[in-house]
Parts: sequence; C-alpha cells; structure tokens
Amino acid sequence: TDCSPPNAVANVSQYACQRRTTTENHNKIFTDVMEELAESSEFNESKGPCLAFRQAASVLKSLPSAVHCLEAIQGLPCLGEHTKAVMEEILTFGRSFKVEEIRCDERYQALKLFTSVFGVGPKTAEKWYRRGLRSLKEILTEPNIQLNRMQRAGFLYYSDISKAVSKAEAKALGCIIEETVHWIAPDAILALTGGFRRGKEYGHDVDFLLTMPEMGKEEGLLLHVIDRLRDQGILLYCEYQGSTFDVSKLPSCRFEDMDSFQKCFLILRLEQGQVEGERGLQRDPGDSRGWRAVRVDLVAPPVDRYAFALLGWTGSRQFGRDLRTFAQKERQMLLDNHALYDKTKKLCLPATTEKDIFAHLGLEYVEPWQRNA
Ligand code: DCP
Ligand code: MG
Repeated sequence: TDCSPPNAVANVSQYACQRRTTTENHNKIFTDVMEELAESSEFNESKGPCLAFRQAASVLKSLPSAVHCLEAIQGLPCLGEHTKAVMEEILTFGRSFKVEEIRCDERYQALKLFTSVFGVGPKTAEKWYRRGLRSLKEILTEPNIQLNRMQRAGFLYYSDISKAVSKAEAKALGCIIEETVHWIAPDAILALTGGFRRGKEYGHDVDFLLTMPEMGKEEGLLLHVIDRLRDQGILLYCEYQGSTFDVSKLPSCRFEDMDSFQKCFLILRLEQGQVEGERGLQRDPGDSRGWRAVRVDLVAPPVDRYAFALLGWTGSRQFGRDLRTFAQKERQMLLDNHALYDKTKKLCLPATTEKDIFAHLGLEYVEPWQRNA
C-alpha cells in the first residue's frame, strides 16, 4: 500500500467548518471505534478525552481515502497520542482491544442501553445503574422507579423508535408535515433539517424548522400544527416547549445549551402504505400492524432568526461545535442558534440565509451535505 501522505493532508483544517465532509466515510473502521470511546468517556464525565475522540473521528471522516498506515496521518490536526495508539492497534490487529474491553464493561452496557430510551439522559441512566438495575425489564418492574411522561412514551414505543428511520420514511413524514402546516398557513416556511438535510440515509429522528414570513405570525403556528396532527389521529406523543427567546439576552455563549425557540418533540404514527417503496409490499408476517412510530422534532423560530436556527439544526453536532469555536477563537464573534455577535463591533450581524452567516465569519460556504463532520 502507498503510505505517502495525500497532498490534501497538509491543508486539513482543525475546524470542521473549514472541511467538507460528505456521508461517504472511508475511515469507518477507525471512526466507529473512536465514537464508542468518546461515548464511554462521556459516561465517565471525561469531557476532554470525549471531545478529543470526537474531533479525531471528525477529521478522519473528512479524508478523501482510507488510511492504511500511520505515516499517512502525519500532519493531520486533532489526532493525539491516544488516538494514534488506537489507530495503530486497528492497523496492526484489525481491532481495538481497548474498545473491546469497554464493550464488555457492565456499566458501559447498562448506560448505553438506558440512554437509548427516549427521555433518558446520562444522569438518569447513572442513577438507575447505581441502584443495581441492568436491563430495561428491571426498570419497568422495579416498583420504586418513577418514570416521567416522556420516558413512559420512550418505553411504550421503544422497539419502533430505537429502529433507524429511513430516508423514504423521512420523506413520507415531510409530506404529512407539509400538508398539515400549509393547510393551516399556506405561506408558512418549512424546511427539513438534521441528518436528512445533510443527505444521510438513516437517522434517529426527523427534524423540521418552520416559520412565517411575517414576524410574530409564527407564534401560534406550532400549537395549531400539533392540534391538527392530533385530529388526524397520528399524534402518539407530544412534548411542547414554549419560546423563552429573548432578544435582549442576545448574544449567548452557552454553547451546548438547548436553544430557546418554540419547539415540540413528537412521536408520530407513520402508515407503511404512505412510505415510497413500501406501498403494496408484502409485509413481514411478524410486523402485520402496518405502521410504525417515529420521533419528529419541530422548531419554530421567528423569521429573523431562521438562518441561525437552520444552520444550528442542520448540524452535524461537531460541525456546529466547530463553527462556534471558530467564530470565537478566530473572529472574536459569538455564534449560537439565535444570532451572531461581533464582539469587536459590539453588534449582532443580521442574516437571512446560511450563506450570510458563513460570509460574516469569513468562511467559504459549506453545503449541507458537506457538513457530516
Ligand atoms: N441541535 C441543536 N440544538 C439542539 C438539538 C440539536 O442545534 N437543542 C442540532 C445538532 C444536530 C441537529 O440539531 O446536528 C439535529 O439533532 P439530532 O439529534 O436529530 O441529530 P442529527 O439529525 O444530526 O442525527 P440523527 O440522524 O441521529 O437524528
Ligand atoms: Mg435528527
């Protein structure tokens, strides 16, 4: 194999927002392991190592070809000694003993299982683990466990929503949401965001952004949409959060925080007959009910915040994280899902499109399908 570093290597930026990362990952054997290591570090609240593994995985995802030897990664940013040791193990033995050890770890297994339930975060998972609980069945049969509404829905629809959503299913849901939204407000603006906007084939949910061309008109829209979905009999679960958006509190630099727009986390019923390619198909006899539950997120920012919300909700998480870090470290600007603030000029920079935001940051525009960092 050719071990000479590809020419492009010297030019790989440490920031994901200066790299183009499609869904085509030539280094999955490394990045899967690193993402598992990152997740395990996250469970141990080791923020530094977690971020380091995520960044390393992200850099490898952006490479135009597979890495066959350690020499080929010389000069690449974000690859520390730890990461290189893991890569060397994979290159030599075809596997990582470190990750295999973690996969066998009882605590890792339990936390991964518990956090796979909608509504269960690392804190709750840890609490259950400490109480000696190890399986979902044990959680459900333990008399002293109080599940909240979201978690009850998470368990109720567990087998459906832990199954990946396909692009065809996302498309079918897009049609339903579009019809519903436009029936209520014909001039509403609706966009698919999240992984499906980045061109992913599968996702854990389907994310949408909606707004109205006239400021303030978006306010009642989301509740109307929810009512209409309920009337159609397809609303299985809804957690609505009103807006806490406050222009006077801009800008913010709470990086990992949820944004404050009006939003809802839904579980919708999708009829298999509505999914392209599944129409008239002979269903698996064990799966004869003909519908599945799907997780859907709807976010409704005011129109003057739309570009920022679109950029944030399109992700990927790593791409967004590096955009914010780049803004702060290289431009003395603060970016979040609501605004871009120039600390030098002491003002918020307006944007109506994502291109405006990249331009303000002095970055080349990166298409959504190139943001799979
Ligand atoms: N996001 C955000 N603010 C939040 C939650 C998410 O800005 N409070 C961003 C980061 C994600 C994107 O929105 O990239 C969508 O969130 P998802 O968790 O749905 O992630 P993806 O759609 O990228 O992946 P998946 O295929 O797992 O759904
Ligand atoms: Mg998503």
